[in-house]
Amino acid sequence: MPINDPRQPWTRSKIEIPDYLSAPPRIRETNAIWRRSIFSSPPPMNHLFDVLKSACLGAVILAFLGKAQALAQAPAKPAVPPNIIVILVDDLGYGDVGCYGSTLNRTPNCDRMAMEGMKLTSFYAAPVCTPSRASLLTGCYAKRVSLPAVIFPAAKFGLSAEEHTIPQLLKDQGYATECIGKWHVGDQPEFLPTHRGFEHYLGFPYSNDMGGEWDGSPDTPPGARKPPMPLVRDEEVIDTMNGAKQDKIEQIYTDEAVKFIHEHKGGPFFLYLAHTAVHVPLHPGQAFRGKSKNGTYGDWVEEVDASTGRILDTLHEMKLSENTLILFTSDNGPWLIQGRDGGTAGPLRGGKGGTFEGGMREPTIAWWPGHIPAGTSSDAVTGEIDLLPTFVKLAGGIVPTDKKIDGVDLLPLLLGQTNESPRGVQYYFDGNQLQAVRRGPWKLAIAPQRENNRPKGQQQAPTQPPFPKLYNLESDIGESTDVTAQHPDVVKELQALISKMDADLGIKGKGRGVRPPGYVANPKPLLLRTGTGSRTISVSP
Ligand SMILES: [Ca+2]
Repeated sequence: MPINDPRQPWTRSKIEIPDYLSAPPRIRETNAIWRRSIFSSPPPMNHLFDVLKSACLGAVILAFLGKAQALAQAPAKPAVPPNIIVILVDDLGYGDVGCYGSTLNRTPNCDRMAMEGMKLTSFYAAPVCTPSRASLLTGCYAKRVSLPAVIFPAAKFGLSAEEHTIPQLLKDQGYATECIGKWHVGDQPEFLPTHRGFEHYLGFPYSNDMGGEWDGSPDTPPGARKPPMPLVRDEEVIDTMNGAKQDKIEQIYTDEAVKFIHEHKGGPFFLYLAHTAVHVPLHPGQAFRGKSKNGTYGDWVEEVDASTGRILDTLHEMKLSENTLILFTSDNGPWLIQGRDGGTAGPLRGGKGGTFEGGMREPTIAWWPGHIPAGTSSDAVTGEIDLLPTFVKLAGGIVPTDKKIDGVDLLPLLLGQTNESPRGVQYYFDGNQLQAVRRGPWKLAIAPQRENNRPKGQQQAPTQPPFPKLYNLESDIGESTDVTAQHPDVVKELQALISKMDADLGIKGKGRGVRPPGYVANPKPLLLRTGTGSRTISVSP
């Protein structure tokens, strides 16, 4: 097995090589594929001398190639800033993609992206949908922007207009912006994407299991107030898509994405493609149903992969691939209580809804040919809160400082200039409760965590005292062994980080760093306007 096999994210990304092969970080990273070919299997001792000779020759070649490449890449800031595409899958697990170890789901396009880009094997989201999307868009922990939990149709709360968002900041830099897919940070007109920096929107405003039959009547009990699943174009409901009609949703999204790329080939553009897949209920398109080795869930994963392939093909056809950065990731861990209809977290403990690694660590690929070193992998702590500062820097803008943003610029890591995490520390929130912190390999849990790893009705209780519990994620990625007693100094250091966050956002209650959400007093359901009827959107053949 190749040492840096991208199918095995839990292997160390840093390869042990002799000192005489050492080169500056950029050279080491950009030649990862070449290096794998030399060290694809451990050399037997009696052939070691030949290997060393080859390696020395390789070092000389590397030095020349590295210098030439460094010169070629000297103008770090391109004349036209790159296009940016975020592909966000819903509930896709850490172990659900081929390049992250899945042997069931066929994901050749994601795997190709990994071979041409960088896998981020410690990239964090939030445990559930709404806080995850709020974090991604604002660069903040969801508690800071007061969207710590899932919101439902016609909720009074949404993403505040006072928050900075990626699309708004990129629009300020001249980017065309479109949101396609699941939004889920407020469904009232004033919360929709077109009021948060996106010029256009097409998609479901929340999860695809939230459709019902509510016609807006005040006589309907609050628990049953779910309008038919609305497909929204900008701010207007253009169709309703309950049940089997959702089989076409991924094709609708992908057609729209391809159309957007064609229409903005002059760039720069920002496309946020937030799939409805692979959230239960599962609705793979006809061309994918029954085709995978992993049931209906695998069928839908493979449709997402095919969608990604269409976007890659479009970029190549339009000759945009070297001026477009794609970040592929998921919004939270697999929904394990759904059994076969949910995904897998691979080697990680727990799933969606909890703060074990399986709930928040996502399969993530960064792709930008010619800029992000091909075939590389980084285990440095990164996450969706870093996307806002990263993209703003990439676009040539300045990250706002009028209010605190938690994320940091990842470009030094993504461009192979460092192996270190630019942020270093990750906090784990379940709702408003801070439950854990990570720095380097160490993760300290200070409260009971939910695993959510069994089918409905068979759930385990959250983890039990004593707390804190310390895990070494480098040697124990499955968080199985508490090593608190062996490392009191590490515990002390991480407890200091917890205290720091307690003074900011608070461990349980709302700390002074928490900002208010958006609020409307009289929310209304998103309904097709009376008399307009359903205007079914057409899809490509
Ligand atoms: Ca989700």
